[in-house]
Order: sequence, then C-alpha cells, then structure tokens
Amino acid sequence: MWTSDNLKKLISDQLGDRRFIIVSNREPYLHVLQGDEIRCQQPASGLTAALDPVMQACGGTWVAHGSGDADRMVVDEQAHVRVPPHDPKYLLRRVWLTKEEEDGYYYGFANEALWPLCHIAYTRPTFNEADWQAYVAVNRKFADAVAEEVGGQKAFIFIQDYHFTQLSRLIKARCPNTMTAQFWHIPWPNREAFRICPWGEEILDGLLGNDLLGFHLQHHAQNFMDTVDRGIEAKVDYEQLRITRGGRQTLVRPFPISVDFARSAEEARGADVAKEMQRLTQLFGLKRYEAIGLGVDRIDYTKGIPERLHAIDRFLQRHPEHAKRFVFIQVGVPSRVHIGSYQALNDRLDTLIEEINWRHRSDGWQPIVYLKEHQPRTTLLALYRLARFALVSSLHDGMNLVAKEFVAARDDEDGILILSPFTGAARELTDALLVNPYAADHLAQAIHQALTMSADERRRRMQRLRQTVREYNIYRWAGKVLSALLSFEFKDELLERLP
Ligand code: ADQ
Repeated sequence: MWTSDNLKKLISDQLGDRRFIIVSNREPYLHVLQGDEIRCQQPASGLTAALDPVMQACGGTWVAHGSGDADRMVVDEQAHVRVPPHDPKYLLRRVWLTKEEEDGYYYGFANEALWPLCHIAYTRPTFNEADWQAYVAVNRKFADAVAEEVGGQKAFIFIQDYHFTQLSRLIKARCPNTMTAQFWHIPWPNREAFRICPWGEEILDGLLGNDLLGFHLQHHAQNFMDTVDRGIEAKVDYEQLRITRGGRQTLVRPFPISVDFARSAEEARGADVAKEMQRLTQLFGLKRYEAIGLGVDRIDYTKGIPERLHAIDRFLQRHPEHAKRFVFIQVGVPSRVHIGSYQALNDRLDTLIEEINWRHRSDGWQPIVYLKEHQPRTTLLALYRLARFALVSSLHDGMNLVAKEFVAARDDEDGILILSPFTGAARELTDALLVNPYAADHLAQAIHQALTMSADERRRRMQRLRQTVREYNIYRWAGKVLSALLSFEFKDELLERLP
C-alpha cells in the first residue's frame, strides 16, 4: 500500500540533488484580506486538493499564479512563501499576472476555449487570437519563473493541466538539465472534437515537449494518441504508449488521481468533525429528517447541477411520501464568475432552486438547502458524514474527487454514492449507483433506491468502495507518475520494485 512515507522514500532515494518543482495555475494556499486581517485559504480545486499532500510529503517548490488579494503582503523578494502556514513543508513561488494577462490566458484561452473543447458538455468553445497570444505569453512568464527556481541545477518539473500546453518546450529551452512530466486533469476529447481548435497543432507539439504525459484514463490517453496520429507528424506507438516527434520521445500513460484516504479518514473520525456535525444538525434542524442527500461542487456547467436538481424535483413528484422526511444540501462554490456561461449557470441555479423549493414547500419544509460559498474542510467532512447519499452527476469529468472524498470520509461504512458514468471515478468506483445524469427519471429512481436500500447492502457497497480508494490513493498516483518519469533516466527496474 502506498503511503506518504513510501513516497518520501522514493523521492529521497531517487531525486538526489535534483530539484523537484510543481507548476500549476491555481496556488494551493491564497492569502486574502478580511477586514484588517490576513487569512490563508485553500481553494476549491481538485488539483490543489490532490497535490498538496504530495508536496507536503516531498518538499520542493510549487510555482503558481498568486491570485489572493493579500498574496504580495506575505512573500519575500523572490515572491516566496513557505506553506502550509502553521507547519511549513514546502516553498510556494508566486507568479504575478496583470489583469489583461489573466483575462486572455486564464478566462479566455484556458477556460473559454480549452475547457469546453475537452469536456463534451455541449457548451461551445470560443477561440480568440488575442486570448491565444496572451496564453502563450503567460506560458513564457511561467517558464522564466521556473528557470529562476531551477537556477542551473538538474531538476524534475511536474506541470499541471491545460493552462500550460506550451510550457515544457519553453522550460527545456531555458534549462537543458530538466525532465518534465505533465498531467492533464480534464478529459481529452476524440480527435474529431479536437480538430476545431485553430491552434491544435501548436498544442499537440507543445505537449510533446514533455518526457511523460499523464491522463486519468486509458481512454483519454488513447484519444490523445489518435489526435496526434491524425493531427501532426509523429510516430505513434499504440502498444508501448509512446510518441516520437523530432527524434524525442514522450511516454503517454493513464494515472487515475485520488485523495489522501488515510488523512481524510482520520480527520473525519476526529472531534472537530463531530462538533461540526452537531453544529450543522442544529443549524439546519437535520434531526427532523430520515435522510439527507448531498451535492458538493465547484459551480461549473460540466458538473450537471441543474440535471441533479431536476432529478430531485422528479423524485418528489413520483414519491411525495418522502416530502418532509428528506432534505438535499447543495454546496456550491462559484468559480470563473467573469465568464458569461458561468454567470448564466449561477443565475439558473438560483432560479431553479427557488422554483423547486416553491413547488414542494409545505409546513415550513423545503427540499433543497443551497450553501453557495466556499466551505472549510471540516464542514465538508461533516456533511459527507451526515449524508445518506452523495450525488455526483457530472456531464463529463476527468476524475471527480468529491466522489472519492465522500468515500474516504465514511469510516462508519454507511452512505451511498450515486455517480455519473461520465466521470473518471466511475471506472474505479463500480459499487456506486452508476446513473446517466441526462436521464432525470433514472436519477430520480436512484435517489429512491438510495433512500430505501437496506443497511446491509449500504455497508457492503461502502466497504468495497473504501477498499478501492484506500489502495488507489493519492500517494500511489504520485508514486506511479514519479517512478515512470524517473525510470526514464535510471532505466532500471524501478517500476517493478515499487509497490
Ligand atoms: P475540479 O473540476 O475542481 O478538478 P473535483 O475533482 O470534483 O473537480 O474537485 C473539486 C474540489 O473542490 C474537491 O476537493 C472539493 O472538496 C472542493 N470543493 C467543491 N466545492 C467546494 C466548496 N463549496 N467549498 C470548499 N471546497 C469545495 C479538476 C478536474 C477533475 C479532477 C480534478 C483533479 O475537473 O475531473 O478530478 O481536477 O485531477
């Protein structure tokens, strides 16, 4: 079983004097002003939630956009701050972006072009030359920051996600002694869907600057290889999962990401979470209900939140006997609010929840409680434990960590996971109720099944789900990625020797 200690050992045995640097757009800790005080927050992001425990185990430097309004107040002259604040384990190097850069690179190309291009959720991508130019310029800015951190030494650089398709080549031009791996946290679409991108060739070529390219699923890796095969000149070896372009090789591999199971399980059993469960029970009068349903998401059109609400509506129409005996808590943190489609979704959710609550309201009861803000980890863990079922209804999702967080928090071995088959998580979590979110009736039926399932069956399913998430945890993910990257250089039997 992979643990934080195995991972530490792998890093210290194999890295030697090489620097270890992670690059992502989102930073793992933001400093924000609340009145006169500076507070440190962790963002609602699957990527940072997954990688923070890895960095805490490995040390090293994390390079990311400094986006908190108090970020500049706490760094030194090199834009460095050590994190986590109360028990520093690694260095955070912040990169400053202008508003125009953020607009073009982040909101524009990354989130209005690449995000919808890679998710089949029927939101059309917008391609804009100025956004693309800003995106490339910001990739250069990050390459400069990484080069400063490398400082002429040998280094392993681990690049995250679709914000940095140009980064690996730019880094290697500046620092020849580096190896790079890049992990693509979202799906890779089929080649027909990808073809519409006007800068497709540059994106494919840029990604092939990496020594290793990781996706959550074999299927995404396969789509990428097909896209390269049809899109640009390269030798694609489908058996060895290897692409050669311009004499250089890139390994393409699936690595399903996960959560820190041990830490979540331990925290979820702790006194703080128990206290928080009591507070929430009192605050929302939860004792009145036989069961609580739960949704937790970054508000995004890929997460299928309206589909989930329609299913609750349908469920209550079909099974009015559950009225007043059940409540659904939707926790949704607004994200990317400067983009029109996200504003429209926020408005749509407000209206939809109001409508559904109005339709079913009775004697002071209403079916949906909407917590539209960022919640601390203790609150999320408490909600995971209070819920009879968690509903993850993504229309398309690279992995979906909420599903795994829910399972990790349930050491009481109770609770049902209702999960969309269009998430990466559905490949591993086969003891969930797997339901197509586009079919409101099927989802409504699954809610009914979750509320009427015997305690024995709930336990059997949850035990198997927990076994999977315990074993396929975040340290295994990081260990597999790093050992695949390291095996490039050491060319030994490293992979076989690891658990
Ligand atoms: P995301 O799209 O951000 O990640 P997801 O994997 O579900 O999606 O993670 C969301 C994270 O935000 C979870 O850790 C969750 O606890 C947290 N969160 C959600 N709502 C919150 C709230 N209101 N308050 C506080 N925290 C909240 C991308 C891909 C995913 C992939 C991850 C990791 O889109 O498919 O699983 O990266 O690779």
